[in-house]
Amino acid sequence: MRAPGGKCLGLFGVAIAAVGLTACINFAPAVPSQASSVEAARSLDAAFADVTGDGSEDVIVGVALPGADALVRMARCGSGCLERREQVVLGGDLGGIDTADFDGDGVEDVVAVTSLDARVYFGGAAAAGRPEGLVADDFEVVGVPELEAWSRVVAGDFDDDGDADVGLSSRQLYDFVAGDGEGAFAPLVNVVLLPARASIGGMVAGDVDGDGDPEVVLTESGLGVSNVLGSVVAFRDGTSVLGSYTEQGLLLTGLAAGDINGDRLDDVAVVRFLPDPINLRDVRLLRSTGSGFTGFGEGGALTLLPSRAVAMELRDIDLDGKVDFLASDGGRLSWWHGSGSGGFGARVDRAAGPAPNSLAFGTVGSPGPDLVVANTTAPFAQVSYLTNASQL
Ligand SMILES: [Ca+2]
Ligand SMILES: [Ca+2]
Ligand SMILES: [Ca+2]
Ligand SMILES: [Ca+2]
Repeated sequence: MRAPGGKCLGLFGVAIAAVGLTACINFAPAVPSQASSVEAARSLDAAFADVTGDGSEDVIVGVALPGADALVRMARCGSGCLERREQVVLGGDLGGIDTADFDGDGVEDVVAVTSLDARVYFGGAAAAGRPEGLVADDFEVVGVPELEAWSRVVAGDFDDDGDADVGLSSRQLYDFVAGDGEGAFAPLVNVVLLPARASIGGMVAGDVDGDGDPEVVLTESGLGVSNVLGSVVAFRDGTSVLGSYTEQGLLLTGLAAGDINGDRLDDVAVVRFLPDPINLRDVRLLRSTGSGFTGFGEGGALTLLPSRAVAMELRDIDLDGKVDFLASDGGRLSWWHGSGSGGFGARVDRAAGPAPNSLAFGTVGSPGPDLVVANTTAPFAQVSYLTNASQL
């Protein structure tokens, strides 16, 4: 419901004439589906991708199984329901997944990091001798870790040659692998090797210098000379430091990137924390200057959100042209409507099943992006689908 002046006053379909209530974001109630027929299976990660080339996005779920982990493709079967279509066994313990078209055939592919290696499973339409989607024997090894297994992966054309590349990180390492656009990969380049007292906490893709190709952005945390400290570092072309931001006295972990203030430079949200007994956890918003990071507001005053995020996203959910913030604190999904200048509205909570994590977004039917979360503690590798119901 829109009041004169275009401000949204309705919430959850109920007209609430509260002054200043401007949240236009909404999702339909979460619809759970099971990615596995095995009760002990747990969902680890999720992504939307058109791996069949039919023009519509399916949901790829990374599933932990007794024995060997797997990728499961699920297709929509109605308003929010998902049904299993295929399962590809990975042979190792899954760290994470991301998607891109690595062989230039116009069909999205899935890169998966396991305890053994990083592999791209190629998507495809049904053809003679090959079913549609992902198949177990149609993959390419992106790289094999040399010192310690990777746990995170991010895909994108980081070196701006038109071909999708891969960033890989572990506790101590960040490695970059350039794709050739035809499904093969260059030897990996070790970009970061941290000392044992430091570790990488998160990795994301974002165009923080606004040149049209994404940077790899990661967090490094550990012991400094006399204190703990955490840094956000952005790598141009996947390999050279573009800019960084360091905070003393706190550790930094997961990240999200998005253009919060509409200047075509992707900004960053980063989780700050201190472990027990202090047990602090919140989110710092960093404004990209194109060559580094500062804050929003008067004089660059830094902006904080009181969210104990374990997963988060900066994305325009209600299509008002302003990036919004969504987060799971591990038990609850919440969102904050963005003002477009670094400020965010009041928190709105929505049930999204047990232990929602790995927020995945796809534009599949409703005008705004739909959301899938992995319900990481639920049996049968449950995922929950939230159809976008924002007042667009
Ligand atoms: Ca492809
Ligand atoms: Ca590239
Ligand atoms: Ca860039
Ligand atoms: Ca918005």
